[in-house]
Amino acid sequence: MLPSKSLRWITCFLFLLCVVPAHAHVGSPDVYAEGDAGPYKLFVVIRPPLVIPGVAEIEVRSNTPGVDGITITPMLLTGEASKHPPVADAMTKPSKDSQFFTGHLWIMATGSWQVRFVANGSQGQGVLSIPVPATANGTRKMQSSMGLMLAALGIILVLGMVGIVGAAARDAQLAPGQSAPPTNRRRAYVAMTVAFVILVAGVILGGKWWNADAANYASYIYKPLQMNATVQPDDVLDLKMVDPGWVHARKLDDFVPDHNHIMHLYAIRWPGMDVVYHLHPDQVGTGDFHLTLPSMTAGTYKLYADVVHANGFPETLVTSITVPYIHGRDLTGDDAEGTAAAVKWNGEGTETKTSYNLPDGYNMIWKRPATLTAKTPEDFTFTLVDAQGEPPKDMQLYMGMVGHAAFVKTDGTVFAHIHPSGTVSMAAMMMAQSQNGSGASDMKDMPGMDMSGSAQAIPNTVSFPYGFPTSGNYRIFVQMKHGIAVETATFDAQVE
Ligand SMILES: [Cu+2]
Repeated sequence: MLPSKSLRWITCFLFLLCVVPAHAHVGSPDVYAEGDAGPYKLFVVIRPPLVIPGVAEIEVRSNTPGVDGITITPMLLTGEASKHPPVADAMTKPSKDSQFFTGHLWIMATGSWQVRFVANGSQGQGVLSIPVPATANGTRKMQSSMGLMLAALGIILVLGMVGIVGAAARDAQLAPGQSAPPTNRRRAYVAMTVAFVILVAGVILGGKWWNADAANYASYIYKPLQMNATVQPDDVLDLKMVDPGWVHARKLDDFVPDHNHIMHLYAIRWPGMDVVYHLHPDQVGTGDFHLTLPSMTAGTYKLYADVVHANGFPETLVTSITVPYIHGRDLTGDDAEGTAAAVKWNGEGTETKTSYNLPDGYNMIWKRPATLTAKTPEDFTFTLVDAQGEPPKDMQLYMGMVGHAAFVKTDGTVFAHIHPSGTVSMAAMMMAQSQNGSGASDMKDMPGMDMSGSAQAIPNTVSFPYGFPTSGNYRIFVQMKHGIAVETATFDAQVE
């Protein structure tokens, strides 16, 4: 028997061969979020583990001074288990910075999780819960050098064992210095042959066990919902979901509204990324959505559809569709459209612009940092001003929030729909806060949310906590509303 410690190491090693990331959003697995733990405003980064079970890395910066300590607890977002949190872990301060905390937590199973942060400090205690969807997302191939080394070690082990058995059969009963008689030699050959056959059988059975275990793990690897798009008569876009088979718990009829809509659909003309629509198809059946298309310029559009399951697990479905010029309906309600120059990375163009000229003379201004680095948490801050450079007097909330943003990599590998509270789906965020006992379960209690209840005017500046997942070129679509106009500005970013 192996001691339990080495067993644990071997188990860890087996799991290390399998990698995670991504779920909601596309190619952007890390969670960036901003929220209030009582009196303290926290900027939270959660990097989900590369494997399940695995360790999530967590960073918190308090923007309010006076926090002495923060504890973290992982729990499921919904269901009975969410009511019985395990013992909390204390975060540590890795640097002299007294308001920066780090920690890590084991995430034991695939699913819709949350991390509960409890902050203690000079202003008392506050609680903030941040949802984390955790999925295993693939299997990492063993490096061939590692495979060769393990194979060589395995062969040495088998031959060594055969040698030991042979020596034992031949020499065990001899006095020191005495040479083995022929009967002993024969017995040794028989014993070695038997040992070899048994060991080879063991290796073959072990391989079968390994494959069965790998197949079992593969069934947990996240397989995103798929979507087929067709345009039907009268310019009706039909989106049909297809479940490629994943965990049994996934359903196609349990979607919950996320900031007013069951589905948020971004249609981006590709590859120029010069036309974008933010639309809201209606659910007409199980896994079936319809949308009467607005007028659209001809072209191929990448479609990114965000939905949230009843347990708070978000998914982004991706497909594309090619349409001729469509003379469709006018944009109404929460629908919005934006146009920009096509992406062009030749040292000119929009890639370093800090101000975007909107069609009605308004401007969106980005407080652009000098450099942008992948995996670095950042507040992306945008301000809307009128033609005179003044704050608009008729600022409105757009779907309950000061702004919405989509970060899209120009090679199509990253799509993230972000809000002032961060990358987390609003529906999941509200589920998490409703269990805190803090009462902050309404959108109006979250950053950049509905403030219509208070006398405070709607600000003309919005910030989105986010970090680019990888280096490369990105286009950012930012939307804010004034009067009845939804303004869609476009910025480009080169990320190191
Ligand atoms: Cu949004």
